[in-house]
Amino acid sequence: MKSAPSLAPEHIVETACPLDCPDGCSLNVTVQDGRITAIDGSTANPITDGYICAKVRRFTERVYGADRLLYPAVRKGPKGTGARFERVSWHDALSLVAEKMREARDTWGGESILPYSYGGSNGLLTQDTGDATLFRRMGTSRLARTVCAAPTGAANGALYGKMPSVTYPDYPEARLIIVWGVNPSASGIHMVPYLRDAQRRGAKLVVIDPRTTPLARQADLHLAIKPGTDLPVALAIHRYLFENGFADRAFLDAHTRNADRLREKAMPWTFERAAAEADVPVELVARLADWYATSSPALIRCGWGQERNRNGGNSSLAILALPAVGGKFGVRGGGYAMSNTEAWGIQRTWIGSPEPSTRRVNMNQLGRVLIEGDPPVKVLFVYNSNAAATSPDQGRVLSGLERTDLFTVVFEQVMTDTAHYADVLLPATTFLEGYDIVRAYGPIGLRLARPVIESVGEARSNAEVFSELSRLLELNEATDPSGEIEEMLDVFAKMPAAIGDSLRDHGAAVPLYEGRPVQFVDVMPRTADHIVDLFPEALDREAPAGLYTYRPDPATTEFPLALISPASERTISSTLAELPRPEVRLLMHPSDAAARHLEDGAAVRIFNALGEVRCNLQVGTWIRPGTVSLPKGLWRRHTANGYTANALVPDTLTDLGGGACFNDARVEVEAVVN
Ligand SMILES: Nc1nc2c(c(=O)[nH]1)N[C@H]1C(S)=C(S)[C@@H](COP(=O)(O)OP(=O)(O)OC[C@H]3O[C@@H](n4cnc5c(=O)[nH]c(N)nc54)[C@H](O)[C@@H]3O)O[C@H]1N2
Ligand SMILES: Nc1nc2c(c(=O)[nH]1)N[C@H]1C(S)=C(S)[C@@H](COP(=O)(O)OP(=O)(O)OC[C@H]3O[C@@H](n4cnc5c(=O)[nH]c(N)nc54)[C@H](O)[C@@H]3O)O[C@H]1N2
Ligand code: SF4
Ligand SMILES: [Mo]
Repeated sequence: MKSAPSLAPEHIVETACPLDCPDGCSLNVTVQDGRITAIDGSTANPITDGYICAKVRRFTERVYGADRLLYPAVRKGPKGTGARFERVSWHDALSLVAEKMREARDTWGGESILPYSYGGSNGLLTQDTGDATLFRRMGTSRLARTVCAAPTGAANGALYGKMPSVTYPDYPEARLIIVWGVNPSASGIHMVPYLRDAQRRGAKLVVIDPRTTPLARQADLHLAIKPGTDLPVALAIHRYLFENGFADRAFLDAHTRNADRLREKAMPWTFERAAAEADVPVELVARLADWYATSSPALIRCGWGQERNRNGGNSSLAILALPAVGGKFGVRGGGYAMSNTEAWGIQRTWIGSPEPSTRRVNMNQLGRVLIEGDPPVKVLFVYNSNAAATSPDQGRVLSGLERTDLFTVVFEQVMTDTAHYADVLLPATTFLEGYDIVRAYGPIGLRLARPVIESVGEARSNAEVFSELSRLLELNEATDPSGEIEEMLDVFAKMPAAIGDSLRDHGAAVPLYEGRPVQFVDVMPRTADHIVDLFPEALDREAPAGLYTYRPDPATTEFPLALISPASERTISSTLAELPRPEVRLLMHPSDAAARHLEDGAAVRIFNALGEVRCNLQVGTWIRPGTVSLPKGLWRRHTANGYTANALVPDTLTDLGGGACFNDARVEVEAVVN
């Protein structure tokens, strides 16, 4: 009998989770003999308080899983699902990438190279550092990073200059909380106990969501509005505030301008009209308006569900304007809560080159630019993103990726849907194998993620790869940091000193405003004059129908159902979608199912003019009639025909910010006849 191998004692490494989730958990990772054996929460971050979500507990299945990319490879044979790859050395892979980039630049100009990344799950070190320096120096096309938060960002930026917003610990101070277009039970679980606490202390909870989310079940009021109709609802509340003496004149005079122009736009939106458009009972809209008018502290938690449609920018603007008109600022627990990504006001001064004035490509129209772009895209460099799974108009994206004259680099951790289209595959480290600076954006926090294990296989960090590529392209300068550690030290040194020093010395930044800013007390709008312009001219010019103007539902008799694709607890965007999960089904209300003679479990096709998705049906009452839902972040393997919700999503843009209209997909559903 063989004796068991002797094991080194296990040890725990403290780090942080950089995934695209508001919470920014601190983690304890257990390591034995160089391998991760467990991932759990740590109490270093008091807000995430020692517990984490189930998906990150399973992150080792990504690190060591069958889909993990272990070495560089070049494609042999056709592009697309099932493509064959052959292992090459890092030197050969990067030399080939450098050669193709050089050739494209010299023949078609730098704009024929398109770097494609979003970096939602990347902290301050693994996106917009050496990558940005390299692509700027190369004069490539620029990318408008609009797949998420562009409309809310445009609204928050114009109104308040993205001032820090209310954080979880202050939620229990509120008497009324409106959870608007956000489902924290999946998308940011650490918020939930604070909402419960608020309810226990007597706060009313309102949820505005087409689905009966777990929080909606526990809410005092649930407005199950039709997707894309938040603007009429918000304007009806504004109208009520203005018309009934609830507009805070003193606040409006002291801190805002153009309230009258907003009022004018709100006037047509009676409760009746708004309720009809949103397809909800009129008395519920009236009750919501009355509660908002008469409660203080009143908090609006503004999410992202309301931004992903043709009215997304104006909806977010009208929602965020409510606390100004209603006079809800200036008290703890009052005001609004939304992304705090920009709370630190950090400028990326470490990017080693100014931005060139090359063409800017909206990432939501990737398929379009790959097919129709002028100059044509000849080299596509995808990193920190899984475009084939996450971008609108999937059919067109895949057609673009199939172009035989397109050279595609995919720098990835695992064999994603996009990776199957690569000419060169480069294996990336995960956050457990490298450094990053994690930004929480629900709470306000910055925390260092550090390597817990050695790189798996031949995986390399973004810092290493972009600095090596820069050297091969002869674009590096003597003062550039080289590799991961040097880059991190450079970033620390170029941050505001108090933040950089604290991160370097303690692995976390000292909390701003003790992590609990009170709006209009501790923090003021970061607009040029610190005033809230309720009718920003620049946005009025940008919005196709003007500010606060509602654009009607795109449904037709042919495609009457609204398809939404919200975040699920299984993945973060499409990250971790490679892990086993229960069968993916389309959620539909019983009345819609009955009208189509469909039963629970039926095989269906969901289709419109753009494409088709095949899967089985789940009939349930936790979605409003007229709306159907598939999870966000699916991979092609999750449906019967290899397409996801994005095959049905138009690549039209939101009214403000050039955002994606994921929830403007209008579809029909029918049984698949075998
Ligand atoms: N587990 C998990 N967590 C995540 C993510 C994930 O994929 N999985 N993604 C992360 C990222 S990238 C982001 S941006 C955030 C997103 O987090 P959330 O803001 O929660 O975003 P969504 O899940 O897109 O939508 C939230 C809710 O809006 C509803 N909704 C859809 N359309 C409308 C509408 O027109 N109006 C209103 N009022 N509601 C609507 C949906 O039914 C859904 O319940 O979550 C982050 N956290
Ligand atoms: N239908 C539908 N689609 C949506 C949405 C929706 O609501 N509905 N929501 C959208 C939203 S909110 C977002 S934010 C986008 C996100 O879409 P994406 O930006 O595509 O995000 P992910 O799917 O998480 O893919 C990120 C990839 O980067 C890789 N990666 C992570 N870290 C590193 C690293 O350090 N180096 C390298 N080289 N690679 C790394 C991961 O392995 C992962 O495959 O999806 C959007 N797509
Ligand atoms: S995804 Fe969110 S909840 Fe899960 S560990 Fe990361 S920060 Fe925490
Ligand atoms: Mo996102």
